[in-house]
Amino acid sequence: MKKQTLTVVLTTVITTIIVIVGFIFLMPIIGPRYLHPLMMGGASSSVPADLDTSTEHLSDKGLYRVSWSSDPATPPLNQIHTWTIHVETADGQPVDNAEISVDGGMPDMGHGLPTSPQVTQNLGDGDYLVEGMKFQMLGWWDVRFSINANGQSDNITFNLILE
Ligand SMILES: [Cu+2]
Repeated sequence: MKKQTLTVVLTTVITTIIVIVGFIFLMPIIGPRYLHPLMMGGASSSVPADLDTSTEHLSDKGLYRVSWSSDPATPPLNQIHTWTIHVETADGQPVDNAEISVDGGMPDMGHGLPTSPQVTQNLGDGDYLVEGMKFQMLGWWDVRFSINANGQSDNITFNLILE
């Protein structure tokens, strides 16, 4: 009788541990896909209907025309990857000597990027390599670049929906 009780207790404890450990390991996989939309009360509840998700447009003050591309072409979920951004003047001359900083986040959740991406290489012809990009949740992200060249600075914001 005593031995049976011990077996029951041990089985319960071990099962509980397995469930908790399994949960901890599965959260990073399940969380972004299922919990984030639930937290947001629906997949795209607070995304503006007229959100500009173009990958090329003018910076805030109209100084630069900027575009981005990702490698892989569709930004992946939960993987560190690289972007290349292309910077031109408004009239189409590649900007080769820009200082660029990167920021971003999820506007409807009020949190930033999980990493601190950096421009690590000037690829020439107005192209710059951005390393350390990562999106850990599905949904609406913005990625902001601050561009400083020839004593003139301007900002640009790109929106993307990760799905
Ligand atoms: Cu989020």
